[in-house]
Amino acid sequence: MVKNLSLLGSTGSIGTQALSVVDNLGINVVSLTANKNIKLIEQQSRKFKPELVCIFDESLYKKLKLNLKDCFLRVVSGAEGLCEAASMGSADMVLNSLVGISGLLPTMCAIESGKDVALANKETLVAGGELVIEAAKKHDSRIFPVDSEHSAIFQCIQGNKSKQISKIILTASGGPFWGKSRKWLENATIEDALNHPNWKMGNKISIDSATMMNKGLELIEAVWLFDKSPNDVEIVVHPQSILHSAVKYIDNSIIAQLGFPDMRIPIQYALTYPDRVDSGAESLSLTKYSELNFYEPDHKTFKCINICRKAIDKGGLYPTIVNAANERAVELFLNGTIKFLDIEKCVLEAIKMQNVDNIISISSILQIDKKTRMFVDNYFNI
Ligand code: MN3
Repeated sequence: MVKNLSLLGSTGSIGTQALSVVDNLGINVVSLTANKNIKLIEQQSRKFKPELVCIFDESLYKKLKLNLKDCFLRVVSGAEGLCEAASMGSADMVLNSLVGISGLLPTMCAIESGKDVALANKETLVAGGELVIEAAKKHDSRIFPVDSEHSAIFQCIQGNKSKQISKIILTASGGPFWGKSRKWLENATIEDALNHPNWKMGNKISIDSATMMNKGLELIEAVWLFDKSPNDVEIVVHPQSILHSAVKYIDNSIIAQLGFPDMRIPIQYALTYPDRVDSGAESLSLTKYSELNFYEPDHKTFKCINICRKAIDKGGLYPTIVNAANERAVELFLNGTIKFLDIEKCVLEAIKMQNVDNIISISSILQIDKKTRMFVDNYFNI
């Protein structure tokens, strides 16, 4: 089990749940980071007594430092501060629960300092999968999935041989709009989209779940985590979110992981692997769920899964473009600038961009990310 943990993004949905897991397991927290929420990170710092606290928003640095002046800890800020938190000498694992491509550099810092990474930040693998996986191999750093589906797959492959896997079966809840028509989606509101039936999550992932982009990003995440081709990953809609994903083997045996939808289980498994301990999650009664349903995705109504499939098939920086266009479009949807279906529309346009450099490096990834965000703003005349 992990002894000393650096927790990136401690005030978000995964971060706060991770702290309840950490508290339950008695793991020592060596660093905490937040984007803007200085009130919550101050409370967390007083309770968990880390050595280092990072506030990403530099304008809040002085205030946080002042508020914590009676505590024995160091306060840092910005992207450099995040990397410092990710590479602390005293940490044996880094849990990255940042949102978006902002998680990429800290993940690389953690890997390059030889830390194991518990990864809840899927955009890191979508935008920079090849780099991240190569660096992890080179620095002997292990990546443990925290995303519930990928944790399920990880649990289903234990004790089996990767080359005997015939399919990864990635389940999707279908999101809040499963069963709706294109016509209905045109006028979907922010409130509708944030209202997920099974999981309470942060805003960005809730919108991704409504567009089904989340499942497309998770397809790419699975390709990198489990070293499989996109064709080996099948997506199945399962509205109850009880079966969290499955793996089919060459003998046609399917091994699945089931449980009550509770993020504490995948978070904890990444921290206690290969052990299992009491999680506090509700015990699942199979007779209570006497019916579990599975459907093919509706690709006519929700186009984002196939956009992601196309991007990972094209390879190179195309997944980075999809991720960037989507991140920017979700921001614009959440601030009321664009409509729900505009998200998918602009991502589709963005992958038509020409002259995409296929040399994959941190700088080419960050460059195309920026260029794509500008493309999206131009597309909507912002
Ligand atoms: Mn997921």
